[in-house]
Amino acid sequence: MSTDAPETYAPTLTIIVPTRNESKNIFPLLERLSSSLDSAAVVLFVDDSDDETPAVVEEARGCGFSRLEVRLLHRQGLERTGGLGGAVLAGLARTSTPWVCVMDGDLQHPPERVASLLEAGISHQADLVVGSRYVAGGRNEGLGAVRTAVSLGSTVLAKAVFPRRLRGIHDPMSGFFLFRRDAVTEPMTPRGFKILLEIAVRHPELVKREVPFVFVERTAGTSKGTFKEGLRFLRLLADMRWSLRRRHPARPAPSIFDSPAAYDAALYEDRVIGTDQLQPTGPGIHTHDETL
Ligand SMILES: Nc1nc2c(ncn2[C@@H]2O[C@H](COP(=O)(O)OP(=O)(O)O)[C@@H](O)[C@H]2O)c(=O)[nH]1
Ligand SMILES: [Mg+2]
Repeated sequence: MSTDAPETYAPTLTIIVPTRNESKNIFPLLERLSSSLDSAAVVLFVDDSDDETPAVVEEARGCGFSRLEVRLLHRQGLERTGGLGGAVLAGLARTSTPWVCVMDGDLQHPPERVASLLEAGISHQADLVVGSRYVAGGRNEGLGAVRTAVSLGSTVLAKAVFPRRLRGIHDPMSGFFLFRRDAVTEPMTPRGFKILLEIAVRHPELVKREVPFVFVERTAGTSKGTFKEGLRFLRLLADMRWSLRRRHPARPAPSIFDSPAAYDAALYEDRVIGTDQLQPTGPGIHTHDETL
């Protein structure tokens, strides 16, 4: 057998990178991923750009970055459903590796931390590894004062609404995370920027870990975060809260579970109160219009 044949590795990881007008960030991102990962990975750009980003990705595909298989899903016009969230789900539908990482394409998520997320997932047998700005070693340096306040407020609000489901996640607003492909099974609604929040709320059973990272400032391109995204987040929270109640109609008396948070907590204390009391029994409970 010839020893000159190039070594081939089946990738264990797909990195989904949603992009909208990030042409200047593509090459630096791939260079940094290529030099920091020590196993093969697919990098899947799900692109909704109107600038030259897709052409730059095509150019990068021909450059042969070590250990990386670069792919592009470019969405046009009406295909661009759900913005960033829709892009991530469109990418997820095209993955087949055991691990999937989601990261921004603007270098605010340090590419070098992807290896740490994967390592944490494998070594701790976790289902979901969150890149967190709010644990020791992590920092949020990349948002201005107003957006930092909004981000922290959103975090507190989300954890107040879903205390049990978000237990162990200090940064549910993070856009940088990794999960076991097979562990994410629930249908999701492609809406807005908060995919991690939706995954965590819909899958309370996941084994979770956090890895600190420093969210840095953008150096090229512009943010697409808007006030409208803030409103979408509030709508997402309300919809998830509401559908959780619909899905569990046998809700105990308000005197015991007198707040949604208390109910959420009780629901997942199945070792204490027994899930048989709380499992859905009605028809149509697992249909796709349910959001939880
Ligand atoms: N495919 C796709 N990517 C998006 C969209 N909106 C933002 N992104 C990408 O999502 C990532 C995060 O967006 P960004 O504007 O940096 O948000 P910020 O970090 O909250 O300011 C970046 O890689 C963007 O290019 C969208 O509508 N579609
Ligand atoms: Mg950004």
